[in-house]
Amino acid sequence: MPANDACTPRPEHHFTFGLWTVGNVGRDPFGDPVRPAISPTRIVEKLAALGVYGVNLHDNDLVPRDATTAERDRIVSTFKRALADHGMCVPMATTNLFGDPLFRDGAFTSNDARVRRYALQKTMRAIDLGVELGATTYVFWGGREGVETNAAKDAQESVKWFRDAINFLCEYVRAQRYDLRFALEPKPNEPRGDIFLPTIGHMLAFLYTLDFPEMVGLNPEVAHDQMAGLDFTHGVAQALEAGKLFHIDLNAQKPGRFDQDLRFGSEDLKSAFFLVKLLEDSGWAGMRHFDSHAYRTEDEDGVWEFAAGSMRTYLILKEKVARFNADAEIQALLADLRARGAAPGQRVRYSENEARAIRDERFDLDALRAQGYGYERLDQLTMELLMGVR
Ligand code: DIG
Ligand code: MN
Ligand code: MN
Repeated sequence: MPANDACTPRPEHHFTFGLWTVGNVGRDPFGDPVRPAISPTRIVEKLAALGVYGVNLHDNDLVPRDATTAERDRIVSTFKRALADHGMCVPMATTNLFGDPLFRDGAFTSNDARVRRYALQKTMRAIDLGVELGATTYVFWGGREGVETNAAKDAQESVKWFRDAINFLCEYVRAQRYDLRFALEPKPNEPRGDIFLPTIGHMLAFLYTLDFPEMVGLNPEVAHDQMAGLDFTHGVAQALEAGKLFHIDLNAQKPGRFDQDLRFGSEDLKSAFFLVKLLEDSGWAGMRHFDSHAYRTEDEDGVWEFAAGSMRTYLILKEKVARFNADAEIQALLADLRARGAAPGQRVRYSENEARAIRDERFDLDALRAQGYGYERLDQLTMELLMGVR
């Protein structure tokens, strides 16, 4: 791997990995773990050496469910030392509300009120841990919030239970005076047959029904939108435009399959390019978090190749974005579209004069019907740039 070229990751690129990503031991529904666990301190050391900015974690990625308070404090202080030794931070934390069999009917939306209350207890403790480690974003992925049969659960009540939980936890964060924002992560299914609030659109609509919507945004994930057959960049653009892109999970996915959490850019390169273009052209300064893992075939060397490849692909695509923005022929085609009205900021606002002007405007409708837009040439040039011949 050439060192110090434009595609060598550095902390200022804001790349992050969850402990559970590079720590994935390769278990799957049909097979046992294939790799030994990598300790959180070794993960911090190895990621720092790769130019990573920070690590994220679920509570139980670091502190086992059955740890005593003394064990918890010892584990946390060892981890903090590793972070300090290697100049790494913890931008995001979250709760594992999906591993314990206790959550098999859901956490915040379990039919059992005792489970819903335990989920709040576990999350308050996990929020305390995240804040102690310096996290300013807290993710909620409702992996078990759903059903296999609609006979089991009232879908309206489930939304209310989920809202109660997020409202309760927003109040907790405010009462504790924590500097923390919540990021909701949608997914359409898996591990539940269907998961509530399955897409960016569902989550955006939901968050505005909360008591403190200003505290809550989104953590969209590439694979989760692609599982739903959606254009991920469109969803991210809508969240960004609404000021609600608080975090993002980057990975790759083949259409029509289970959540593969593949290395970023390793599948649909064109959609990865337009996602990087959106994030870079908009100047979004958030964490570029890779929620993905190495193939089950890999040993530990393969895990670090996965991590390095994730970031290198992002930076190569970032270079391609710069080439796209500097490509004279591409920009000439875009300039023509901007001249017709595609330029940012060309909007219509109601006024009596404007309504009268539009009412009286004369259009050459035949010309409008006949005009071409040049998108075939524009997309061909884009593809040639991605294929490395421009
Ligand atoms: C899965 O995509 C989920 C969990 O890994 C975690 O809760 C969240 C944070 O990235 N993503
Ligand atoms: Mn996923
Ligand atoms: Mn995720």
